[in-house]
Amino acid sequence: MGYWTSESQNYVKSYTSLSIINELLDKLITETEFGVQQSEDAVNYFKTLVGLFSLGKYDLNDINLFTTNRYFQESLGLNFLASNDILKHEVNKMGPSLVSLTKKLNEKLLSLMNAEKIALGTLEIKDSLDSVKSYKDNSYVGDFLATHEQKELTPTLSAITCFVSNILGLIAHKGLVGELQGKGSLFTSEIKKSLDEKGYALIENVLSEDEAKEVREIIIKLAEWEAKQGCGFFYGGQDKCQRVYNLLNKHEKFRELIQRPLILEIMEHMFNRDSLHDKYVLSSWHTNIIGQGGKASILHVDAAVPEPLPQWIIRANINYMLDDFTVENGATLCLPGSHKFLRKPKSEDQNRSDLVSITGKKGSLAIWDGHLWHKSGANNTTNKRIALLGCFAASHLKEMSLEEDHLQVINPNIVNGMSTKLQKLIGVGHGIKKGALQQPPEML
Ligand SMILES: O=C(O)CCC(=O)C(=O)O
Repeated sequence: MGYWTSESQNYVKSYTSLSIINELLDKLITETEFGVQQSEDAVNYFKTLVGLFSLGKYDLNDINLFTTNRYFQESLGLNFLASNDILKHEVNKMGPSLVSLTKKLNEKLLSLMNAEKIALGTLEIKDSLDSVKSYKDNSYVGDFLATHEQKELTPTLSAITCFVSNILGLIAHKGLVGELQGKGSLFTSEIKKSLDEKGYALIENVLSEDEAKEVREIIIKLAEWEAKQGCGFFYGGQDKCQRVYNLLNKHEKFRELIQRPLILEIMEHMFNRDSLHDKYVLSSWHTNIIGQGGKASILHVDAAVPEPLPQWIIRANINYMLDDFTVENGATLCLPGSHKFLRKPKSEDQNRSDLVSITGKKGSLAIWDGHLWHKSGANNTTNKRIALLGCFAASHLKEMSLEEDHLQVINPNIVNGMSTKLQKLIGVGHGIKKGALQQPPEML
């Protein structure tokens, strides 16, 4: 549970879940199940039911909650949103055929898993509501089941509940969303406690030695290549430090590392709030290389807002350590608990003696709240210290500034013809760091 959210909140599936569910439904549903004649409408009603249930809504009148909200409809790819009366009428009409249809979809889900070579045993497809109750290990599904425990369900609604449980089980198994807290996760309650109380935490052995080495080699090649291209982002006095920005552009490995289930789970926890909206977005994903003789940076927070800082989280950071992080080589320093001060460090705070180094073995993952006072340390060794820094931000901040995402919705020809002043207003050029647009050749 995130520290700024209410304790009562234990079932929050988001629109991200819905769109992943929808992708799976699109793989499973073909016209034959629904009958060619009525297929489009029937698929629409079926998806509506699955969507409602997976958000923990069992009363078909709840569809009214979404009539003025486009997210439900869009994430499920619905052609139209039925009114409650129509939905009830259609569910009644389809009645028993919905039950047999749902059973067929369960079977198809099973063959999909076989096709994807998902070991049965880790995840089984259940065919009745009673058997579904044995899903215990997985709170992603368990929470869902708990929401309907008290409800009297008709055979149709039971069948759909069973199917939704299976789909959620598969999503959890594949680690596709952060809302799942799988048993055995490295993000344990002790780590959550440390994060909540101190504002930072360390998880060891997230990458194996070999993997950390492999990623480090890619980073070194990239950094050298950008330097050679003349677009290296050097900083820190005598260019002892280098950042390589926009890692998503630069290697498949980085696209994989940033969306690992563990990372999404941590972010879901940190940005948890009572909302069905996606709770966070990626703000930046880059590497920070501190070379021999690199100086410590200044103590700062990652929250570009005026003080007092809000009670709610703005940013959250992860750092995959690609080297052992030690006091000597410039491990990140922080002031434990300072994420609760709700202010930024002043100049007199810069030389505080109670800063703590976040040290750890290579392959560890450090996590911290953007409100935490922190800085990179000085590297007094002869080797580079490499951090892979993922920064996430509360998604409502993006919605505040870009209710309409101008750079996506305005025709590029119109953008190009705009005055510089107007381009600036819509964000042209914003967030493009040196080297970010580089796309390395297939050398890595
Ligand atoms: O590299 C580090 O140790 C920390 C970097 C940092 O504080 C930042 O980029 O804001």
